[in-house]
Amino acid sequence: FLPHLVASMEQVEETYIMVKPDGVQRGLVGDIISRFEKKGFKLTGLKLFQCPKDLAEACCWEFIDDFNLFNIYLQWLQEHYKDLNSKPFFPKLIEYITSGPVVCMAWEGAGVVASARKLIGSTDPLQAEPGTIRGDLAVQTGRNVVHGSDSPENGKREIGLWFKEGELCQWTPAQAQWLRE
Ligand code: IDP
Ligand code: MG
Repeated sequence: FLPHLVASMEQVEETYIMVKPDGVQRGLVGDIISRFEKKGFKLTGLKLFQCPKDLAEACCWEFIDDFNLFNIYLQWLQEHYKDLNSKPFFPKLIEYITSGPVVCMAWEGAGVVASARKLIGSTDPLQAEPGTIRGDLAVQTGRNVVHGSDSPENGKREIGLWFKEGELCQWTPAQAQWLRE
């Protein structure tokens, strides 16, 4: 009975991981997903998402008349990157993130937020350690192939932004007992 007690006391966290457009274009989706999968975290949400074409075009920052949908998406991205929207590189970041399909994922497990950040590596791929996703697969901050939430609160917040209700699955992996005592 004790292991169950210990397991139930562990704080289960969620993190939002996203393969950015460069990762999708470069055919790195499988490699990136498999790193989290092999580590032993639980996948609870997965989809390919493409920013609607007119929104992507509008992201060249010209004023457009019918910007209702664009505004909603922009607000959404501003909310996603709310700590960065006053930075000088923010317009380029939006252009980058909307430039092609992204793979949206929700992963769950005790300690998943910090562990995923370690698997991803430093923001600047040249500083990222070999063995990390960015350390192995990228060369520039502006093309760093993957996003990972930086806190459990942001994990929940970002999953709520990128997934609709009903898109997430609650399930028990068959190997659960071989991953945690
Ligand atoms: P993180 O993705 O490692 O959490 P953040 O500081 O949250 O890094 O920045 C979010 C994203 O914004 C980065 O992953 C990168 O794509 C982009 N970014 C951050 N700093 C710069 C920069 O100085 N130039 C260009 N893009 C940047
Ligand atoms: Mg961040």
